[in-house]
Amino acid sequence: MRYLTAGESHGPSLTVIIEGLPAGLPLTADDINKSLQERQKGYGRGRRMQIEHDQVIITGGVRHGYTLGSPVSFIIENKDWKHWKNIMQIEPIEDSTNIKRQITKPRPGHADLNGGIKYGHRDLRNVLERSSARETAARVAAGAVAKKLLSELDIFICSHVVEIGGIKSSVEPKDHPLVINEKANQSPVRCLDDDASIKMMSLIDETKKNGNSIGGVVEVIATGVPPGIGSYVHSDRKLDGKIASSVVSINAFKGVEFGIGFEAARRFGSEVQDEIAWSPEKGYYRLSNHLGGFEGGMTNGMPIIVRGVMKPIPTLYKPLMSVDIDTKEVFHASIERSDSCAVPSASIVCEHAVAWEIANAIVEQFYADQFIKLKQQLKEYREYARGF
Ligand code: EPS
Repeated sequence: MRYLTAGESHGPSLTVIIEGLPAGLPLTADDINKSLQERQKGYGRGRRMQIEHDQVIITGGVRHGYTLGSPVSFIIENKDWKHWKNIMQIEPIEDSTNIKRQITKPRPGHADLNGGIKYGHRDLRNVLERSSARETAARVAAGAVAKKLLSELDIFICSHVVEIGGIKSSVEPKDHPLVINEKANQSPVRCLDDDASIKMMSLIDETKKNGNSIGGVVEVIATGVPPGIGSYVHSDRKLDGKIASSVVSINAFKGVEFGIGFEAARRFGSEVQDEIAWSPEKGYYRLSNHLGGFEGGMTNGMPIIVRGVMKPIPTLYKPLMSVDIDTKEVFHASIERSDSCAVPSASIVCEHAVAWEIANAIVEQFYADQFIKLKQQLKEYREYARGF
């Protein structure tokens, strides 16, 4: 499968086209809208999220509640567009010297300067508009379709926030992913540790007051993925590699870990590898899950555990030093409306990015023109793997 997204942050809408979905997958707009609403929440978001009410309009590939096997397409309207119609006008303009809200002072840590140099944009708004994390709404919408496919195959996926600005959650969740997500959604910062949630919120308040921003760490857990998904035979077929790439491509993400992650560098081999066991009900399983469900670029049947590191958002109300690209004078970077902390929302984005990669690997590995046949094949494969 593959998908493309299009659209600027303050343009009319975001567009998503998904290709390669099996025919016969039940799918409604509600399946996607639930995820979009979750992404919009989260303590620390700015005013933009009070303007938007993200929901998809499905424009292709679905009939009577089922996918047709043709590309599935949808749009998400930007409600903020009405305030930006002149600035973001699609038709040619008569006087380009008079455009409002042009940006010539790139923000450190953002795509502004590099994107301007690359595409030759002297109004850096042309970069900002697409590099904005607004695009993650489209990615979540595509991921929600993947999540729907996975849930029909008894594969469940959830996320929660494990750290904001150095404040760590002490809860290691053991529940079913649906329960974990339900509990995470009860916290304004999507953290399962009540005490840590309160501390995180007060740190976000303080950060906002200081015109600053703050990052954190999110965790995604997927259960029910059978062993042997992905492959060891080529670097570009390793599923952990694909997930890592997808996580680090989320706006502001700078790192990724599986299982105990970087901690593995500090332990002996005997304390890292997960010992193998077998039972007639479970088939093969591991006595621990330090490796987060991956060995040799393939799933091993244990829960997949992925953590992503998000840096603080680079748009600051108290901006850092920068250079005006017209005058070359030193200035404070442009001030743009922003979020002081988007880690809770980013946990939803990360969950959907990982869901997409797992769904894609499954669709690649099994016959997937017809969903009913995919389901049957996966059932047989699970039985085969259990008795192997
Ligand atoms: C973003 C800046 C803010 C965020 C935006 C990401 O938008 P605006 O410039 O309109 O104030 O709200 O995130 C979203 C719009 C979204 O849907 O998540 C940025 O600079 O990346």
